[in-house]
Amino acid sequence: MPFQKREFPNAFANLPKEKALALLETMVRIRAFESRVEELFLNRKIPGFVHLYIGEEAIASGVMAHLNKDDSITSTHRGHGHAIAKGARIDRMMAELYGKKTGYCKGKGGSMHIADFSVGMLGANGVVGGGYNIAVGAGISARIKKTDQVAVCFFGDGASNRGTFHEALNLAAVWKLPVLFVNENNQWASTTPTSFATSAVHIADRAKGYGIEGYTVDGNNVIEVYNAASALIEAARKGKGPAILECLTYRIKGHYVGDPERYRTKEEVQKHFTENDPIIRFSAYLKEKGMLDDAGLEAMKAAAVREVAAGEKFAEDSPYPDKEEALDDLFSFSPKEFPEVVR
Ligand SMILES: Cc1ncc(C[n+]2csc(CCOP(=O)(O)OP(=O)(O)O)c2C)c(N)n1
Repeated sequence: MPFQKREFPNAFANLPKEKALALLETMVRIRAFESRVEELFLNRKIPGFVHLYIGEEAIASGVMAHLNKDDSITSTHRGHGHAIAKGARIDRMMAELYGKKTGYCKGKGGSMHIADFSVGMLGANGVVGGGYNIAVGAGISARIKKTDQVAVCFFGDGASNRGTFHEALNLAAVWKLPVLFVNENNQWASTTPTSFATSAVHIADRAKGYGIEGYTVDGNNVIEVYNAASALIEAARKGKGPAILECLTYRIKGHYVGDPERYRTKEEVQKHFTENDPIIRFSAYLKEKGMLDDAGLEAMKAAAVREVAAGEKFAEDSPYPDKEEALDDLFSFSPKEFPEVVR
């Protein structure tokens, strides 16, 4: 189904070579982390659930390139890529996935709860659609403090059917808050194809209902994402209010690692992987423009693998939390003071 295209100014064209390469580097670092996490999970090194972002890296990379450290993001259950692109540490993320004490949540949250307030990553979220109102809160905070900070809320196509979507979009629009809602339309919500459960053909079309702007871009083309995010984040910073940026992509991996994927064919997945891999597409573009060669790409990938291996070693070498700490940081009150509540 065709969608409303807007030609955004080509901000990418003004990027110096190092910054263009940095966009690719972020994607490569995310892919290296995710690929190793998949292996580690299958080798039973990582407990709990893990949802991979492989194939969707151009969105996190292209959006986050416009954010400052003190801008905020809210993420999803598929949040490793958002965290890495926003500047979270790979070693502490890996330790969290391992359930180790040195992890971001002292090993008690796991993949779906990674947060690092020091870089503006307000949190992954196991509750689908749980990030909207947190992002709106960050927008209200910027308004009250009179800063030019913005908040970006990442959400899935399935999540756009939650009631929280309406609450958050309406308030953000009415108060013209500096929040960009970035939809990652990967065509699946768990085992459900988007078209089966979502009334709008394009999530961006829902913007009309809130009196704001909504645009759809090719989310596997980092340049398109970069240019659209540039314009919409800049507008939010200047007080023009929220918008929806829908990024069309595809969920290459199962909904979670270990998903038997009985609801789609291997051919469908393979087609997207071979024809539409955002890393292959962007590296080919950079090579064509003379900004990258094979050796440079291999060196970038090797550095990312080394960084992830160091994170893995950090996680392996770290201790598990002590038994006595099991209930620490889980409640807003101290369970030691109110033992009857957590009996
Ligand atoms: C409130 C809530 N409802 C249901 C679930 C179970 N659940 C986890 S992921 C998911 C699908 C989410 O799809 P989408 O928002 O499109 O994100 P994607 O997984 O495709 O990245 C569901 C239904 C949940 N975690 N939270």
